[in-house]
Amino acid sequence: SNMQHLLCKIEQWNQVPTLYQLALQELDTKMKVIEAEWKMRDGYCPIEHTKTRIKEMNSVINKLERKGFDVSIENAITKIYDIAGMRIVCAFVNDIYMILEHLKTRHDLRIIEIKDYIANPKPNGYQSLHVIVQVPLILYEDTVWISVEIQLRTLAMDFWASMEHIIYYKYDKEVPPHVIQELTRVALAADDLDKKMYALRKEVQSYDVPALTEASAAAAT
Ligand code: 0O2
Repeated sequence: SNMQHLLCKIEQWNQVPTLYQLALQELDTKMKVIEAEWKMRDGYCPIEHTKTRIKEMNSVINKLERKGFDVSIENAITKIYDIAGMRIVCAFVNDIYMILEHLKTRHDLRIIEIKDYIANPKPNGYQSLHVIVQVPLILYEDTVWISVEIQLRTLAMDFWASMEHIIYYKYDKEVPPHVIQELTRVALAADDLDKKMYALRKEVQSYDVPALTEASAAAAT
């Protein structure tokens, strides 16, 4: 299988981040291409910004232990999907689903799993669309497909997740119930901001229908 194949390329822990970093760069280039195309064509790009990261091997090992797997390179590459991660931050929720539809059409990516925490937020209020994809990495003799977790979120969702991360770590993983409750309320407020901004955008766009411009009115007569 592909994973056995990939495993043959990796003999030591320090080779894991190297291969994942290369796959992440390939994915980053793919996204930059469509970003540029969108900007050229529409002047508007649904991607506000992107960020990539490789998980530290210590965190990979911790995650394996937390999930009850033996610590091995084989388990790392077959059980942990977010060794390589890309975050795509968008202005609006519908941009996220538009990008998902685009990803589904690509022959140079394999979609492994979709977790929709926008439709189904986590109990603490966390929202994002997680898409596990495999990216082909063409090596000298053959091709290996490497898993990357893409997290798609709006600016408001990203604000909430970043703040939650800071607060959660400050409380040393023992967050009192009322703090969790308040965080969930803030997540709802972020969701509300997204909806209000979207409504504003729709309204502004409605002022701009071509049929109402003088030029098109003249053209119609
Ligand atoms: P980091 O620091 O981002 O690398 P899990 O069962 O949750 O441990 P799994 O199956 O990968 O692991 O779950 P999930 O939820 O699909 O993806 C986990 C990642 O999503 C996390 O990575 C975070 O980046 C993000 N995430 C999930 N839930 C939350 C949340 O409540 N708050 C914030 N701020 N981020 C979240 P890691 O490995 O936990 O950490």
